[in-house]
Amino acid sequence: MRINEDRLKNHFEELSQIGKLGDTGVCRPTLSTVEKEAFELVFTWMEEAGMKCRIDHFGNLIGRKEGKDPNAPVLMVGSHLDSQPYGGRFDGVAGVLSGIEAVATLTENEFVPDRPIEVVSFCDEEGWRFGKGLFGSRGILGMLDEGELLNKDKDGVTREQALRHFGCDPDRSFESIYPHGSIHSFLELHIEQGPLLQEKNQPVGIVTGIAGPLWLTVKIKGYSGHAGTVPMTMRQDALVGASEIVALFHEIMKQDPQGSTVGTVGSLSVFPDSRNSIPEEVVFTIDLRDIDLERRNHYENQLRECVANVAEKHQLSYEILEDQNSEPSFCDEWIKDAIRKECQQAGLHAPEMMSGAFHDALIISNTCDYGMIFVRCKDGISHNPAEYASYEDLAIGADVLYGTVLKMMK
Ligand code: HGY
Ligand code: MN
Ligand code: MN
Repeated sequence: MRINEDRLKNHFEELSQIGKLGDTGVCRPTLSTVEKEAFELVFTWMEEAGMKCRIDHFGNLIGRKEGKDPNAPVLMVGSHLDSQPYGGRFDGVAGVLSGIEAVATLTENEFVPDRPIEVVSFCDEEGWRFGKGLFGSRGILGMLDEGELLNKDKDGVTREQALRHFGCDPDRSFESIYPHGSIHSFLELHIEQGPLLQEKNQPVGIVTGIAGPLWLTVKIKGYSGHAGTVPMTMRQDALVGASEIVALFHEIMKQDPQGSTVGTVGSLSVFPDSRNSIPEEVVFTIDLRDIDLERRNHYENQLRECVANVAEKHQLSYEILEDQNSEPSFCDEWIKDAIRKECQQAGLHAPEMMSGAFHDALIISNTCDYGMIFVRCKDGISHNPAEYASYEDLAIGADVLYGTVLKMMK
């Protein structure tokens, strides 16, 4: 073990107090005062590790360790510190803290890398606050959608307002863009958020690819009326329609139990939301993912057909908006090989696996080669305060990351 396990453990322990939720969870919304507090703490750890730090105009926290050639394309290691509203203390954090630990170990060993190394906590990886995720990683590659800074959260705050409140200046975001070719390669460590490593009794896995998420917003429109007087056969009840679609969508997604296609309705709102008025409008979200784009498109078409049929059946109108559409991507062989060699040298038999969760690596793969290291998490639980990874496994993962960075330097 080349990294400092105690320091890594202490960092997890201290950081999990910021935005603490119950005994083991966190709620650290993107661009919130809580995330800012986390950034300030992690900023000091990056400096102690020998990095110069900054928060860019997309709300990313970036630590940079100079290399022999300051103009060489950077080796980037990163993940995120924002969490789900009902989240765990390891999702994203594991990748940022292990990146810092790897650089701190390089610095202690007085190793000067050929190229600069950057450790990044990307802004708004999760995407639930403003309806679209992977914001900071899309930002640095110039991949933001027109007008998406005007997306509002549930309190009506726009992403632009939240960025300015965070201390960023969206008008200068062009200064934070990484031109194509300026990132040499990208490496991300993350908890698996699935059960495979526990099943295989292995602390570390090698990611082969990342499923692409399609995020839709479905609006179903009926007509409000008096709950006590409108006959059942004369209602245009948006909630009855939406509920039927949600149930049918679940059946569509269960068609191929062996497949890697998954679908979720995670958020739903009703208007006018009164127990004695017939619902006039229901808005709900669709999260549809697959490692195979063609198969994902096939399921998407079935969903769209289902919405149209149910709307017609209940004399409802509907609208389907596309919020996010990232294609699946596959990790690069030479980086998987570097991780494999590191695992073999550590006496590990690391399974190779696809990631159903998306990560900033999915975006960064648009500009450079990338790899991912998974760390076992208990029962595969994530996006839940019960999320748990052992410090022993996290240290093994961080040590593999450290050795992989050295190999990627060559
Ligand atoms: O939703 C995801 O896959 C990621 O955990 N944000
Ligand atoms: Mn994550
Ligand atoms: Mn997550």
